[in-house]
Amino acid sequence: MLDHTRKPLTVRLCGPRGFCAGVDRAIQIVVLALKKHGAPVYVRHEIVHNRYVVEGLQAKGAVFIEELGEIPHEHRDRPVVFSAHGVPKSVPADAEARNLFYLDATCPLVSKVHKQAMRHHRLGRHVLLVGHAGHPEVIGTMGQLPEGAVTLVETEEQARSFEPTSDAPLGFVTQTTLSVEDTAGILRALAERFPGIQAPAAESICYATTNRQDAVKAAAAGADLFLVVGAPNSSNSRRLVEVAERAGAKRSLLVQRAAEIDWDDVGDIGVLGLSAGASAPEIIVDEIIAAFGERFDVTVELAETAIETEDFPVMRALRDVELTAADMAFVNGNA
Ligand code: 2E4
Ligand code: SF4
Repeated sequence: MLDHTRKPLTVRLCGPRGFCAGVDRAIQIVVLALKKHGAPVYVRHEIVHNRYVVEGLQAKGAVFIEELGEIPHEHRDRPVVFSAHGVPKSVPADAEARNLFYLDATCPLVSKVHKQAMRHHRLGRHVLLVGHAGHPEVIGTMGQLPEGAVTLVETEEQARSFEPTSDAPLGFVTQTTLSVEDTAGILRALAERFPGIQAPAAESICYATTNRQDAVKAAAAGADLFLVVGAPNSSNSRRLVEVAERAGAKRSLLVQRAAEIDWDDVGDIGVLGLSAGASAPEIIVDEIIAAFGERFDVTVELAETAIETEDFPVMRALRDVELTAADMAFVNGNA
């Protein structure tokens, strides 16, 4: 029976949302490595920027570190996985120097950007990287090339004030998780000043970022509140919050778990927009819809702007390892 004392709420649920192919692959690599080699498996940096995923993997025997030097001497024979965000060239070099066995879970689309940056450099171009300072993907991409070969451009103002220090031609690449709109502005500013600037062969903002932003744009107009499931250190999730506000949501917030929601602050709403960053498991989306269902008479409407079929296989060395149904549910974000 419907509870007519509860106010009706339309939840506009974005599709695509949540895990992308690169995240799925990275989590699979850790789970498969644990199956094949037993615990502990070290992981350098959060495999993806999500606490629920990290804690789930810790419970299975993964140990998260920031630098390879944190691996205790007696565990030097244990595998170490590099996170989906990619690593500077110095990291695999350091792993080899320490005789460590490493598995690289860098998303293939991040590796592609690394190759594009290396190609610019090989062709004698100075590389401009559009991205956010301090983010691990930016550190990894800059670290593909020697010191001084890459200049980071974070804003349109920086694009306008950048002064080349040589007459080398210019080439650009971008972080994979940027705002499509902001990046277009930065690239326009660069192209106006440097008409000869060379673009990468293919777009470096990835398909998952673009699709999630498109779906948020379609769902945001007129939403009283827009929630994005994701972590504060998740670049792609934070971009979705910005996109929702720009596309007409009255306000937009990042949320990690249903327990965090301040219900007094939510107040009396009629339309909720809901999406999830590429590192946020679907089980938390379900949890949040259920929490709204306890307080409102919820109708879910799907705002679907694309169907994704991308699937990135894990490295050959792990393909023979079998996963149980429970493992698969975790890898897919459903448990
Ligand atoms: C690697 C590349 O980069 P971001 O902070 O958005 O990472 P997150 O772990 O939240 O999402 C997965 C991912 C990983 C995205 N791009
Ligand atoms: Fe790869 Fe894009 Fe997913 Fe990042 S958001 S892991 S680049 S598919």
